Amino acid sequence: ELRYPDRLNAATELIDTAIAGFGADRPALRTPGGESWSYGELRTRANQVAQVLTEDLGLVPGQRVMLHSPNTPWTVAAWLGLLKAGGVAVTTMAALRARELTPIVERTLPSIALADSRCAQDVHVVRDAAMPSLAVVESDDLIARASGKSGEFTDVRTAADDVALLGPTSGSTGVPKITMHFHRDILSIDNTFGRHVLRLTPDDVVACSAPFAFTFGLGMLVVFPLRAGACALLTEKVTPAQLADIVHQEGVTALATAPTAYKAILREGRDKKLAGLRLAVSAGEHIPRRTWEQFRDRLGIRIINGIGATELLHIFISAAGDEIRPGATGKPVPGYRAAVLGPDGGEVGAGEAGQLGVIGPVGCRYLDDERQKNYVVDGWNVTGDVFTRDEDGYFFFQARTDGMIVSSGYNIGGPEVEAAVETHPDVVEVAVVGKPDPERGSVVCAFVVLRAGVVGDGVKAKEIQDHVKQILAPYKYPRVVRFRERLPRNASGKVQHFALRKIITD
Ligand code: 3SK
Repeated sequence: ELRYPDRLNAATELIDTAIAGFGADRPALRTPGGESWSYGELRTRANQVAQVLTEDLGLVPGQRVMLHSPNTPWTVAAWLGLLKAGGVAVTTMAALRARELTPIVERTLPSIALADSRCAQDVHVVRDAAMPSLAVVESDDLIARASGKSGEFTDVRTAADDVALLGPTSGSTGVPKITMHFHRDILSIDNTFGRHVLRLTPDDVVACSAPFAFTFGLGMLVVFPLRAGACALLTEKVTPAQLADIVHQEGVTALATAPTAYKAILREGRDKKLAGLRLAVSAGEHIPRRTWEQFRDRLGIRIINGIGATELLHIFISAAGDEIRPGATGKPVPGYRAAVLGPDGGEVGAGEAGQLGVIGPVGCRYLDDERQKNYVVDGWNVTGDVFTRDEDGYFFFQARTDGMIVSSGYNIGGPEVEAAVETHPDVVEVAVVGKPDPERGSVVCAFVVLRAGVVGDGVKAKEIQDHVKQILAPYKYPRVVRFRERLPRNASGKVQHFALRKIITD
């Protein structure tokens, strides 16, 4: 069992413990652009951000600070700095547009938003329309203000059970759920997956394609490297080919990304660029056995597969090294219990499929959301995945059950995309389903009924796709658009998504 002191500030633990253990001069953060921050510099800048927040912006402990930024060194400093000041981080992906940020802001009520200057426009739009009291500070301004501060800060002695992080996750209905995580939860993910499965060393250079706002990225690029005294290589949006080049050029030893990127790297013959890797992690969706085996055969590396959830902060079933069984996700990470549950909520036998239930040091706590009761049932966190377990206790992924479309590791709620497509002036109605895809797992497919007289051709499809990219994060746009005279409906008039899924799969 993991025990934490009553008073615990995750940022103090992450940065001060690293400096005490590994020294202030070790590299903490690097970028492919040549930027390099030592552990000491990271602490100074985090302290400067804490000073800006408290002295200039009046932050008091418990207030929420929204971060809207790609993965940059200053975003790491901002995340640590706001925790040091006793604030609560609300992390949002840089790709999210005003339409998607608005419900997050309305639910989490941040006092301050720290936004990268390149994507701050959407935050200003949300502030003007929905939250006039929100103080928006762009990164150019934050950096200028921070450089005028001393870098000395006495961290707030938060409680281990104080909320540190509000992590939005897209709901299958399009209404985001806000997960709450304590200071101790942030350390827990290292005391479980980090310490027992990942096992970084101070010599590791870690790259991960996931944004910090996806907790997979936060763990891989901030929590685990800082706990291990390792260095994180921060990249912004990159293609799989660029990622492979960066791994090669920057001497990356540990790579974490989604199966789509591994598949593309193998398909494009870029795997030679990964020869310097010591370990590779795959999460976000299940990695097909063929991809896993190809990677092992070409590089001699057994990819660490894992399943995590924003609700549980990070990975709870996984395996490393000789413990890995090809095709399986793995076993419960030490600290976690997992079970395959039948319709009555009881555990089913080996080989039988059922809902995955998980119990461990981090559990689901939604901010004021009645969907909490669907996720936590009889103490089990029910993740929405169907699994089987074998006699040896290995868990095997079968399917998702909650209607989420998982594409390249991103969770996309069909109704949110439907609502966006419907705002196109030529669209009468639309239904969105996931179409199985060998590269991306699934792709978003929209069945669209157009206004009478409008021609449904490639040009119209592209116009609809561009329209969606204007109002939602571009990764959500329907890669496949099919035009229909009408949508299939049941007797009570409900659109039959299952029938559309069948059409697109057959
Ligand atoms: O999707 C996952 O498997 C995952 C992994 C780590 C952290 C968070 C998530 C959602």
